[in-house]
Amino acid sequence: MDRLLDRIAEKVYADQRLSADDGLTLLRSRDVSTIGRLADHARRARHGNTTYYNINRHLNYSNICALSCKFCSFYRKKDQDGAYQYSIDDITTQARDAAAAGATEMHIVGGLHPWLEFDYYTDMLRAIRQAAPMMHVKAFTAVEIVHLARISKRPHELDAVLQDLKEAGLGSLPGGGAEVFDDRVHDEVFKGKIRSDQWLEVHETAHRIGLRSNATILYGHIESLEDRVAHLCMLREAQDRAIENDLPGRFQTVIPLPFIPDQSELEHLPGPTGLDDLRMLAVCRLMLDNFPHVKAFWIMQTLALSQLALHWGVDDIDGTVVWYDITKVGGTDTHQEVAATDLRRAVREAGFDPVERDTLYRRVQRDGARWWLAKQPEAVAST
Ligand code: V47
Repeated sequence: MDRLLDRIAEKVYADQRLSADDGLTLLRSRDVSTIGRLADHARRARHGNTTYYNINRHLNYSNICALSCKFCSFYRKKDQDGAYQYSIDDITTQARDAAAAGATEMHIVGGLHPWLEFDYYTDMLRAIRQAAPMMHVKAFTAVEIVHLARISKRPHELDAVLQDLKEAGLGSLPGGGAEVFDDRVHDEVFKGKIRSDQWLEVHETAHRIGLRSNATILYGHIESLEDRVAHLCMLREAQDRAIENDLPGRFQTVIPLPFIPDQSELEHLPGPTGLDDLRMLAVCRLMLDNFPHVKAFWIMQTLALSQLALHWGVDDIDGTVVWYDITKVGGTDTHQEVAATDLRRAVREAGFDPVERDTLYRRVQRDGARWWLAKQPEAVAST
């Protein structure tokens, strides 16, 4: 037992906010089992025995990207081998297939495509709404939103750009593109990408117009533990502001993403270990006391570790995914799917109750591919 955790444990059991120093103490501690116990306490206080999952589809519409982030193995340059871009027809077919298979959500992100026009993105959203009216479209990272503002020649009108996307069918923003909110790491690993202030501005603007969003942190590359804590504190402050200002949208979920070195320019780095993953998920739960949900993304953490992580503060294991092109652990296959029955089995075996949710964490009931919203218990409806 790490005695340095005693004071932190007192705070957690008294439901008091942890400081940045507490966050650092937790990240430096080897006592991963105590950290897990504390995170489990905080998780159960909010969600009891419930663990959420969803039936979703990821769609990466193009890997052509104007940026060259060193951690990324997904991007290609125009005319480079393996570069691709889906047509609106391809996307419509995928939406129709996803709806026929009972998916409630499409999670859509891509590179910063140098020549696609703004209409491509609004056409994509409208086409999906027409092909699959019940589908929630969670799409475009803050980095893409800033790019879309530029290509629509409204670089300073994030509000208008997000409104256009919302009117076309955008349901919420995913948490990607945040990486690590630190200028040194930014300049070394993802130079050219937006910095923390713009990432946070996009999410605040989305919250102002009533869109919910998620947040990520990409860890286990060249960042320091201090950088991780600073990132989490910035997210917590942003959510405090959204709550204080009573914005109609909020952050829902934090998704800590372990760096996958394979085939990236940082391939020589080892990436985080399993214990680092567990510690990081737990620290997200403990530090981000104003974020309702902590998600383990099994595509990156693996399903085995995500199952274990349910005891380290995680209450959400994302979904069935099906196709994923951004990271491919141990291979090159974009078909990365887990059946809903396997997600439920993993949750049950860990001692939790699996609950299917939609993107906004409303409970879903289904009969095969047909689904509808269940009557919501009050505590869940308010998350
Ligand atoms: O923005 C890219 C990251 C993100 C690597 O909102 C990498 O529900 C690890 O944001 N190793 C996309 N990570 C994924 C993402 C996400 C995933 C699941 C759910 C949600 C949500 C969001 O993946 C990118 C980038 O930060 N990424 N390359 C890599 N080599």
